[in-house]
Formats: sequence, C-alpha cells, structure tokens
Amino acid sequence: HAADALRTDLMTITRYVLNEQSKHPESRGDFTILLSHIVLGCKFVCSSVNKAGLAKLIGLAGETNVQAKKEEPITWVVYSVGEEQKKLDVLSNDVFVKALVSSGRTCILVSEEDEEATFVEPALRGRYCVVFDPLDGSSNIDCGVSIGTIFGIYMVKDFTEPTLDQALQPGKNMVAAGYCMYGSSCTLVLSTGSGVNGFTLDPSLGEFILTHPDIKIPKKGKIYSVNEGNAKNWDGPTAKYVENCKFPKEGSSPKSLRYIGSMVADVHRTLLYGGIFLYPADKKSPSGKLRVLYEVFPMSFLMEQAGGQAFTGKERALDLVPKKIHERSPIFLGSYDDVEEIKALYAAEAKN
Ligand code: P6P
Repeated sequence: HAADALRTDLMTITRYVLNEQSKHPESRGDFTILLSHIVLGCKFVCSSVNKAGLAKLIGLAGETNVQAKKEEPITWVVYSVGEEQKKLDVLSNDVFVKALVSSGRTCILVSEEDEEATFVEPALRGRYCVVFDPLDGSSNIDCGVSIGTIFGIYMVKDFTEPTLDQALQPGKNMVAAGYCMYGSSCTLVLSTGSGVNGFTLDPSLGEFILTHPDIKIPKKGKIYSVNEGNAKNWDGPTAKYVENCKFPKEGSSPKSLRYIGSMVADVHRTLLYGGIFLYPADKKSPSGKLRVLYEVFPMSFLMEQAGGQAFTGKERALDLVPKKIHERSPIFLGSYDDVEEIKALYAAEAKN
C-alpha cells in the first residue's frame, strides 16, 4: 500500500503552498493565488521553450509560432498560429507580466526585460512586489543549454500607493524566491522562508509534483563554477581563491571546474551537488555582471534556506540595499564552508 499511496498521494506545488498557508491562519490566501499565477507563467514558458526548439528545427521560425494574442487575458491564453515568431524572452516577459497583473495580488513588478518598474493599475493592486528575470540565459536557447525563470517576492507596506523604494528592499526582506529551470525536465525550486523544495512538472498532468523535498546543500563541495576567461581581470582574493581550487595545499584534491554559463543551471547543480558559484567583480565590470534584485537575491535566499551562504565580496548578499532596480553585484554563493574560504581571503585583504 505504501507504494500505491506514493503514486496516488501526489504532493503538487499547489497542495504544498496550501499546507504552508494553513500554518498562517491569518493568511487570506493571497500568496497562494500569486504563486499559482507564477506557476502558470512557468508552465507557459516551459511549453514555449520546447516548441521554439521544434519550430526552429522544422523551419517554422519566422512564420508560424504559437503565442498568446495580445488582447487576450493571460489566464485564457488563446493561441493563434500564423503570427510572426516573437523572441522567447520577450514572449516570456509578456506572459509573466500579464499573469502577475491579472492575479490581482501585485502592485509593483520589476523585470530584467523592462527598463522601468511596472506599477499595477489601482483596480488590480495587491500586496506583493515581484522581481523576476523571465528567461535568464536565453542566449543559450539555440544550443539546447538549460535556461530558466528567476523570481523573488516582497511584501509592500502600503500597496494602495506603491512607490519605487518598495522594490528596492534588501534581499533579506524577501518572503519567497525561486527559479524554474527549463531543461531535460522542467524543475521549479522554491522557498517560502522555511526551507527549499523542488517540484518537477509532470506534462501528462500539467502539475508540478514534489520531487526534491527539503533540499540541503552539502556543507562543502568539490566543484567551483566561474568563467575562467575573465581571470586576467580578477582582483587578488578571487584570483587566490581560484588558485587554491586548482593547486590546493598538500594533501587536498583539486576541485573540478563546471561552468555552463546559464545561472539557473549552474546554481541548480551547486544546490544539489555542493560547491561554489562565483561571478566576481573584475576590472572591466567593477560591480560584476549579475543583477541584484532578480538574480543575486533570489539565488542567495535559496542558498541560505538550504544551509549554504552568499557573499558579495564585502557583505552578506541579502544585506545589500539596492539603489537602482537593475543594479549589479559580485556574488559568491554555495556550500557554507566553501564561501567561508573566500570570505576569509577578502577579510585578509581588507586588513592590509
Ligand atoms: P558570462 C546569462 O547571460 C547570464 O546572465 C547568467 O545566466 C550567467 O550566469 C552569466 O550571464 C554568464 O555570463 O560572462 O560568463 O557569459
């Protein structure tokens, strides 16, 4: 019966979030409704990413592509064949913006795709601010490398009159964060502040099923993940740390280098296998490359919730207070002990 119970007792992401909600009797279910719209966006993007590959493959690119018709409310997406193909990252952004606005639970949206923040019309305003990268790593689509959606969620104090500073909160104020990776399977990794759980989309059901309960990152890992091509521009502590990974002190083995160049894929591997992911500052990019609100904060939130940590080279990543919505920051995140090592190198440099 146990096996049968497993097969029929499906823990879907909706059921998981409802369980979480039941722990907060005062909750009115707004978060559950918000999350269900984010999940809808992820399902749509997953389907579009898969189709885009096919469309490109069978030469449909540029003529026929399924896409939401602009005037249709996102919840009732009506596909129309024959419309010209829209870039996947733009299409993904449209879908998430429409899904989040129509949820009636958001008041400010910050997207990697939009220069300015979106303030939701008063009639549809809700208590949450969502920051997101609808399709991070999209330059990798054509070669089939996994890409993903990254999101973070803040509560907004006075959501009837939202102001931009409500989107510029430190990462530690986030109430939830997650990513959805579009690869060989579609995996959504989520934390609502009490641990990290992974859900895999069952396409036959159209449901995300709990497949990675209570993810904990190994305390120390054997992998480092960085773009070695930037080595000549690194500062001292980063260069020293990477040197130690390759030529460790007597008696230790060198770490392996794994770098995919798609943040969601590199972070997902780091979360499951352990190790460290680095996108350091360098002489060319003194603030690094990755964006604070919708890349650094959500991944740092997840790492801390999974027992790891995240460091900017100066401070705990989640303590950072962004001044602009597309601000960048260096980031070192992953296994607790591995990040401790690079923190010690930066502390030593600060002392000199
Ligand atoms: P680089 C993808 O373009 C991205 O924003 C992240 O997904 C990824 O981690 C990073 O940039 C890769 O940057 O400079 O190593 O190609």
